[in-house]
Amino acid sequence: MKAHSLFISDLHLDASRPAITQAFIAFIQKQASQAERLFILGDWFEYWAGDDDLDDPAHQAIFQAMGQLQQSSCQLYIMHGNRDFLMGDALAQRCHGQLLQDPTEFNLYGTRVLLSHGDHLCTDDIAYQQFRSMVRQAGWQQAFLAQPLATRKQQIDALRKQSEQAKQEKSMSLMDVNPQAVEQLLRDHQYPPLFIHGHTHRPAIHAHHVDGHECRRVVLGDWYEQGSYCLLDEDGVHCEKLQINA
Ligand code: LP5
Ligand code: MN
Repeated sequence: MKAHSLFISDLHLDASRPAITQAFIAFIQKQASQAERLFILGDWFEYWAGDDDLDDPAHQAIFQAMGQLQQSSCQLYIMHGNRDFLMGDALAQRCHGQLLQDPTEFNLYGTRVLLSHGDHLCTDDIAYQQFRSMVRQAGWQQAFLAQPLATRKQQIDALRKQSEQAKQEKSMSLMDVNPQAVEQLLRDHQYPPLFIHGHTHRPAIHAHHVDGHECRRVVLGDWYEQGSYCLLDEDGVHCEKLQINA
């Protein structure tokens, strides 16, 4: 097998959906252990309340799998999503992974690749972007994390309900990435030929032509009814589905 890297996002791992965690662990053992790198591009967890939740029994099977992954010498990279942006250095250390800024560029197999979670590109969703700017401030996060874990979880629970309700009133196009925001990002990064992101749960490969440059935008799928990953090697990128045994 050729040297390759794997990309996943939007697993939304949660104790309430054990089949997804099982599918993820199977993916780590079977596919990721053969790869040079695994990139988790956000929303790995349904939510992350803070690194003081590391010892929750529900997370231990995941961390154990990441320990096995390290033995296989696959390098793990983790990016924040809109649900797990509170993942910190302690979580990264426990998983033997490296936290990435959003966006980040990598040079892989001769191709310049731009990576992002993608939520900051949904610029038409003004209510979300306002919320995002608030919770991504260091001061807001310090104050939030200063509260007891149980209080934070209650607040997250309330927010999830509020978000689900707000989404009912938003159109599909409003919740997609804004094409001009995508083009501007590609311009700002000197037109990378490949851009991979998640968040929208609308897996596809789009072609963008920006200022005479061609860029392919790979949107990763979520892990609800099935698993989903993309593989990049010297021949290019291709995406696969994984069966989930409920
Ligand atoms: O993830 P998804 O697809 O369901 O929805 C997102 C946007 N929603 C969110 C919220 C998360 O889903 C909830 C869990 C986050 C846990 C974070 C932990 C730390 C923060 C805790 C703060 C108390 O990201 C959704 C987008 C959608 O993507 C598509 O892009 O539309 O955005 C919203 O629905 C947000 C609303 O529009 C605005 C909500 C404002 C709430 C302000 C009050 C905050 C305090 C509430 C606490 C009681
Ligand atoms: Mn997301």
